Amino acid sequence: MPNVVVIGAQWGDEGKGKVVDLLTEHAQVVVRFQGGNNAGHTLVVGGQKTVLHLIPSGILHQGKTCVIGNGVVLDPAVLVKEIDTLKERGFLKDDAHLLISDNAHVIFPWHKLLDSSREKARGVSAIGTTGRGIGPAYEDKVARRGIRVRDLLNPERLRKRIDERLPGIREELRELCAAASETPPELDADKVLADFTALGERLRPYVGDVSLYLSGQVQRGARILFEGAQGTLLDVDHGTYPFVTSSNCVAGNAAVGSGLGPTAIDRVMGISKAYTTRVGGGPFPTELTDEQGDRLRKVGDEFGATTGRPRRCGWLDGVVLRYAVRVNGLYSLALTKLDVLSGMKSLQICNAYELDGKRITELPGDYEDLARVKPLYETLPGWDDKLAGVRTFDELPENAKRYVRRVEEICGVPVTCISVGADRGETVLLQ
Ligand code: 2SA
Ligand code: GDP
Ligand code: MG
Repeated sequence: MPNVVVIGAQWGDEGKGKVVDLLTEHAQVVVRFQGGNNAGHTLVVGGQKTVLHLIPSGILHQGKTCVIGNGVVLDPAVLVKEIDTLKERGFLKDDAHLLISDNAHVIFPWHKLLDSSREKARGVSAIGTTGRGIGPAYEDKVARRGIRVRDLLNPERLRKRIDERLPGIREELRELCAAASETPPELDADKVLADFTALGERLRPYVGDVSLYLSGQVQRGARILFEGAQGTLLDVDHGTYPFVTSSNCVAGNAAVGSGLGPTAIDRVMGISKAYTTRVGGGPFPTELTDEQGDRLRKVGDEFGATTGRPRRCGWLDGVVLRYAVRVNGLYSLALTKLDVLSGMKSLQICNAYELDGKRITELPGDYEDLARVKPLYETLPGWDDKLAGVRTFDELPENAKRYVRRVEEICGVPVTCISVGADRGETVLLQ
């Protein structure tokens, strides 16, 4: 297997965790390169469920190295808890198998406070963030006033950084709270310093130079898997802005967020559900607000893996997938949750939109236009058979084969993996 980037081709939760866990068998190193603990990546192995928020989804395989790149924003308390839980369960026996970039930016308590206060202030136009402080942490990074993992390892420098940053934070929180007639929260610099110095000490054994490590691995011929978080339509540049997350979720960021040059990347695999979901606000042309949407949510168990929020559900959107093929340079698609469609009499796939009376086949750049489009559907026959036991393409019902082949035609890339259940083994590999 060459070095592969695995990317969400929709609005996140496509099943990236499952696919990355599966592909880790053929890799030596698995790298997260953006996002933070807004992500919830679910792995099910032998019926046992693991939800990861920061540690890459290769961690259930002994002997593989999991890497958190510089592009990630990191909540150290969440990471320490994730490490402890995995160790209690017998994983991550060797500390050398987790590497955290010294340049990753840190999420502080004020980032979470700002995230929730700003969401409240937005009212009906709220983005629907996960409230994990992701946006404010990335803002500090870009504004060149962020605090990085390396700073946690140097209490003197950490004190200086906290003292520099806190007055501005207090002022912004005071304004937000005054507007909402609330009392601003106390932020005790000494406590934050003590807590984050202690967390830094817990993480110290794992912290290092990720770029240097990865380039050494490439030279040695190791196979590297890059694990995207969120999805293409949540990308801050290429998604449905402003209803997006605050990082670049597309494949190009795998290089930036890990410190490896783009020539180290061989292929990009997109992950798509056999239908579409979105959590949070923003346009979603194929959304089903009727009982069919409720059915997808119930059968697909569509609830946020981090916040537990119900996900909005709808038909597969071929316009979105073609866009994901383009902006990520997708080589192939993994189609997940095909089993969830079993029992639906007929299925719809959107292959174009109507905007102001005109048929369009490309995603409109303006989110307000996207909110106005009418999806143009083609109808395909459904199937009744349950798919969980299917392991080869030939075993699929004829109508399920037809559905997969039509997805390939619409997107222009092959489907190389079909997922028919949450468990690692419930998978059909086509190539
Ligand atoms: P944020 O918190 O600033 O990144 O939120 C901005 C938007 O990005 C969306 N977002 C997500 N969408 C799908 N899944 C995500 N992870 C969790 C999951 C979500 C959950 O795996 O289920 O548990 O609610 C994720 N993370 C961020 C978010 O909904 C906003 O639209
Ligand atoms: P990620 O963020 O892309 O890793 O996806 P999530 O873990 O947030 O959400 C995907 C959900 O679908 C999880 O609950 C998975 O266990 C589940 N899942 C993944 N693949 C399949 C599948 O093929 N069938 C079913 N029924 N569930 C799946
Ligand atoms: Mg998820």
